[in-house]
Amino acid sequence: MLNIVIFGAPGSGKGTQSDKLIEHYNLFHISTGDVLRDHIRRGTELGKTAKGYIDQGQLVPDELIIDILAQVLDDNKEQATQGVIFDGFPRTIPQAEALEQLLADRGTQIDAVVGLEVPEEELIKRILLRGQMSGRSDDNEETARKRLETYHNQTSPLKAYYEEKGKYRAINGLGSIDGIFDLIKESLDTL
Ligand code: B4P
Repeated sequence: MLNIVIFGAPGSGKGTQSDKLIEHYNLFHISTGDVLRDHIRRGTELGKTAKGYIDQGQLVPDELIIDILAQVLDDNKEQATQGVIFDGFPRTIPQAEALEQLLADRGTQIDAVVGLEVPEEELIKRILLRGQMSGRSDDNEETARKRLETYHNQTSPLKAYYEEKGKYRAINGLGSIDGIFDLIKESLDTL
């Protein structure tokens, strides 16, 4: 069983590489961004609250997202036993601490954190390109710059947090999608 966090700035390729990891390692995928967008599409109360934060380039409050994650884990106990890829979670230190506790309560832990490292101007380029096709309301230049600022202030400290635990694996996220996936596999195959 392999539990992986895929970590990186917005636009670093977390979703893209998650799709390949799921297939290769037969993992269950939890993307908090996808869960929130699903709520927005369905017009739930949670979706309305989340949209306010997402459109401002801010993070949804920790209490809310931690509850959502716990719920997803409980609703998918069976699938989660084969190993999980956490995509877009944790994004703050309190979320990382909560994840550790949630997994410990279930007798498991995070095995590795795959950090996709991509220069800032490339991130903006990718987000704007996706915005032209996806219609995602947060994929415009103003919100993308705010998302990056939020990432630097609240999320990037997690790199040192997981380095200290010996779990962080830096991956160069520039290059072809398959080339990056090969680097990730090489790194995970040493586990
Ligand atoms: P997410 O959905 O996680 O959005 P993201 O950080 O932008 O990552 P995403 O997975 O979409 O992008 P990727 O790097 O794959 O979150 C959206 C919002 O939800 C957050 O801003 C926040 O408000 C909220 N939220 C989610 N989780 C939360 C949490 N835990 N706590 C609080 N709030 C939370 O993007 C890759 C793009 O680049 C794609 O278009 C892809 O085609 C392209 N790409 C990928 N690899 C490439 C390559 N090698 N070369 C060129 N292009 C590439």
